[in-house]
Amino acid sequence: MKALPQLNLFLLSAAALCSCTGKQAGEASRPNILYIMCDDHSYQTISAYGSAVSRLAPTPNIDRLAGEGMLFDRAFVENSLSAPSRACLMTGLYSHQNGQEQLCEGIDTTKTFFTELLQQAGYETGIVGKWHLMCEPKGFDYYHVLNDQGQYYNPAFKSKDTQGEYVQEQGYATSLITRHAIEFLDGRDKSKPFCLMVHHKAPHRNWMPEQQYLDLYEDVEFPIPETFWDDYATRGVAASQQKMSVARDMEMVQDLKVEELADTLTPEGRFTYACLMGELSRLTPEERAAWDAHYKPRNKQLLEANLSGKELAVWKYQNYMKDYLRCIKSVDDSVGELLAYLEKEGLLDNTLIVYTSDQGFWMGEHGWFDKRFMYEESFRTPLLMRYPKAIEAGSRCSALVQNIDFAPTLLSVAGVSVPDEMEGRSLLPLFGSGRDSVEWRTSLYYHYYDYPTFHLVRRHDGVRTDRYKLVHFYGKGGEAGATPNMLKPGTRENRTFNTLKASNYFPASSPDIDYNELYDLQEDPHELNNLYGKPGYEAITAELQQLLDDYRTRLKVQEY
Ligand code: SGN
Ligand code: CA
Repeated sequence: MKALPQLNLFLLSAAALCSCTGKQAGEASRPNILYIMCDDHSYQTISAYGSAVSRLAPTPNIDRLAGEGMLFDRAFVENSLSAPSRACLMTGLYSHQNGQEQLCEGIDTTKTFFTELLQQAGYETGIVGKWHLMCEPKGFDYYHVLNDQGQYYNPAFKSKDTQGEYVQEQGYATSLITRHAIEFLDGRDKSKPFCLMVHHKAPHRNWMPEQQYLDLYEDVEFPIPETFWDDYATRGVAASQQKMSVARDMEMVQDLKVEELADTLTPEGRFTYACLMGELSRLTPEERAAWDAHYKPRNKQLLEANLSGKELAVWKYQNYMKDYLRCIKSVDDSVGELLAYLEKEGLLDNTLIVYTSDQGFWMGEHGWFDKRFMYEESFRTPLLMRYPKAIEAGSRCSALVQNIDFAPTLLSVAGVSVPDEMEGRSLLPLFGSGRDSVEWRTSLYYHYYDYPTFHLVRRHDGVRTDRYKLVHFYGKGGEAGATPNMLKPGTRENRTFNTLKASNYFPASSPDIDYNELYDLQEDPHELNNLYGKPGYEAITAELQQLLDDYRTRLKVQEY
């Protein structure tokens, strides 16, 4: 077992109270955990992080966590994709260690999920919302989870009471998830501490706002990111051959809800159109009427304007931002509701509240939406924590932290020893005012595997230090790059692969690749200037290459 980190007196005594198995004395004082995670919530759209966009669409309830707790401005994921990120969260392991390298298949269910250890230590555990791992929720006394990506409107949930079936409920996903979270809190065994994970579907694609917010931000013009018109000039083919360009790849029908263009769709557009129609068919007639009252006049105006080129790209960006931020507004309400509940029940100050996302997301930077790349906006994720017994209000932490750190952190907050096999580290030593003198990691390892699939981001791994980033892009291009899972009939990866193939998703030619990129994040925070191979960077390149090699060796990384 790893040694407990240095903590303040309260945490030490909490740890001493519980030697980790069975119900212990002093339960009532052991901290509760409320872990809130959104799906694809960018730090750029949380006003506590201060971006110009977020100031136009503030998130007061999420910001309260920063004001009364700690904001981490260098929190990252290991593999910027939903299920892999969730597997890192549950196991404290890197993707190749927990098995979940790609979106659908993989999780190694023999690995310990941290909630199992919390249960053994006498915690009551619950999860509500998006689970997205291809195994039953493991280590939970209560679950109320969505099917796969879930739906925004009138979604179906599975719980211990539904006999393995997903049962449709009436309402909007974010509100229903909040309601079920409160049901768990109301119904829990109050003699035990709890760990509740609230995993929102929002603001995942295709960004369907709640009825009351359909018109929100209608007249707001969001600033266009500096890198929106990026031409990827200094970078390799991965940056230019992706399919996540707002201008080129964001779908007018499914993503931007211009149903009037349905008969102009390409094969891949028709595929996503089917997804939209599935979503829209769930709306009640009243919901559909409100939906149409918002989108139809807007669409009429757009079609009359007959936009093209840059003007159309800007229209897409603005309307993407509006729908995304409307979804965030509901999430912010949810955080407010949960905080109010904890306050009313007298639980607020004895609960560690975490707010984060399963990864970052592009809000038009580099011209993109989605995530996956090791470039900052996707690699970085928001992270806020409130726990007044150990975290000073309004504090900020710039240590390099990663989603493999969640399991160790939540275990150590609960006073449970962290298993040696977990790769992540508890963030507890960073909570206190002495965090700058804590010996902490000075680099992070990243690895993305999910190619060729949605958005066609090439496989890559890399390291990031305080100042530099080295990324290695590799692998066969196009269909030849398919992983064994993608070629194995009956798997979900295979179904996705075949669907994309049938909709002409894969370009006729995609080269096999094996190249590096190097960025100086201090001089070039937007990562526009790839320095790899440039004179003067030999020493730093060699240093980072050694670091990357060391990670690969120590972690036994096998590339395809
Ligand atoms: C869906 C989306 C993709 C998204 C993946 C993964 N397409 O496939 O845009 O990248 O999920 O997202 S959609 O047309 O079905 O919306 S993740 O958050 O689950 O990793
Ligand atoms: Ca996600």
